[in-house]
Amino acid sequence: MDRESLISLYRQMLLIRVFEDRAAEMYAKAKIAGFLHLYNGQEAIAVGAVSALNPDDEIVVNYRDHGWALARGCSARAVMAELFGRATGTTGGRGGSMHLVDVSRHFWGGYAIVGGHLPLAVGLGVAAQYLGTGRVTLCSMGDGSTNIGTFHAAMNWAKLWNVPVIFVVENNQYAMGTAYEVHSAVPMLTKAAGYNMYAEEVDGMDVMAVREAVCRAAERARSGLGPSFLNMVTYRFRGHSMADPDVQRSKEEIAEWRKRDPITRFADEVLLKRELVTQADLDAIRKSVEEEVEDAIQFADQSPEPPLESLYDYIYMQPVSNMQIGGSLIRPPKLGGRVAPNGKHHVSAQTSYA
Ligand SMILES: Cc1ncc(C[n+]2csc(CCOP(=O)(O)OP(=O)(O)O)c2C)c(N)n1
Ligand SMILES: [Mg+2]
Repeated sequence: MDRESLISLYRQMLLIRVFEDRAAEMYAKAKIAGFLHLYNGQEAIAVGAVSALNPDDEIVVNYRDHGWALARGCSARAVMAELFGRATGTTGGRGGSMHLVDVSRHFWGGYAIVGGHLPLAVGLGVAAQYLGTGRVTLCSMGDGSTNIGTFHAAMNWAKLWNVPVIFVVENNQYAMGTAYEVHSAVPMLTKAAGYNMYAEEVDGMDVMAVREAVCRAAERARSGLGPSFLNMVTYRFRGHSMADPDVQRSKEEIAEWRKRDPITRFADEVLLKRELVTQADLDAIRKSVEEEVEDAIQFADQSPEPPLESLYDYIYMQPVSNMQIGGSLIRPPKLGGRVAPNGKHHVSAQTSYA
């Protein structure tokens, strides 16, 4: 990679870090509602992986999705506005933190149900195979999701049909507060071996190692060798979500992993060591990142909420007429056939109810 591309990896990781640290502040100020799962510590995975893919390769991830959206090129403004629930957000303010989506960037989200997106990733892969697009699908998940039924269904189908999909386990070694050794009956790579799937263990705190592993897996998929399974060992520096007091992990363990911070490590071991940048360059990058995030906050704060009358827009199912809830008759409003923010989807045809 050339100097500019390496600096870009650094800037992206730093953008995610600063963005989320500020998002945590906004959460504390009640500017952001619902859950907020931060990616602190795991930035090298999204940034390294996205850098190894083509812009039209498909990406589908779990709810810890801010880093993925930013690495995929969604603007800090659109992502922050989505966290604020504003109409200018990636999903028009309707998804929030866990449902960042930008189909124009082949970024399919953002799924809150643990393991729920894994069969969807295989479906995207089968579509690419069927249509002959040559696209690869990357599906990231947490270590905890490898215990759920949909994981095994997805792994089986992907291997059986030789689907061009890359399963990336962001193994931060905890599913909420439950440690990996306690929640998984077998070591992670044994799960891939169960499906005779190509697998690698990767240092998830090293952006270059992540990039190289995803490059290898993408090349295998594109040349018809089928799915890969990458166990990326990482750690999240904060609790499971902003609502988690994080009492199950010891302070010593967290401090030990913080020494392997992927951002400072990349700066020290690659950028500074190879004299690609000076400390003054790094300071200037930080300043520009902080300004970008501050601008995103102002933008989000000044953006309108979605109008109340749009409450039923983008609902794919037609409401049942004359529905009884708690003895009251519910009359769904007339649906408006609006186009989604990305311009791609339409709700079902206008329906009127007597
Ligand atoms: C089917 C389902 N069961 C339980 C939950 C509640 N839940 C949310 S996150 C989570 C832990 C998942 O851990 P992991 O897959 O390791 O991802 P991480 O949060 O570490 O990124 C659980 C159990 C859920 N969202 N969906
Ligand atoms: Mg986990």
